[in-house]
Amino acid sequence: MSIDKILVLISGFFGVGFIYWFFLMRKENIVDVKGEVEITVSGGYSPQVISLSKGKLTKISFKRTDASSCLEEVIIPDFKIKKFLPLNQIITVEIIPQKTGEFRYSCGMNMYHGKIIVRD
Ligand SMILES: [Cu+2]
Repeated sequence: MSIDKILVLISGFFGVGFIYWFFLMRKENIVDVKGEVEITVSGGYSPQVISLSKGKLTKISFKRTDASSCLEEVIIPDFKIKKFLPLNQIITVEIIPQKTGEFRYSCGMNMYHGKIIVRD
């Protein structure tokens, strides 16, 4: 086997390793929410992953500081929430999660994503 073939093999191996790490092993930073949380909407959602307690009223405030129209709407399908987020204003939604699990939220075009984890 020639040296360039070996190099291609090695870089391919690392490439696969990187993709594996990126999609499967990258640790999510989960923010535990007690009662209320503010999510900054700018080039995505921060915090992106929040965890809530089942049956507890939680106020989620979205503050959009990103002028891009992509993020001007937030949708949480499982909670039937669809809100327009005016720039630099805080929009609060209240949810009382009734079942445990993982629920996704996203921008109106489904390009940016976040996750709500409901625990007992
Ligand atoms: Cu979008």
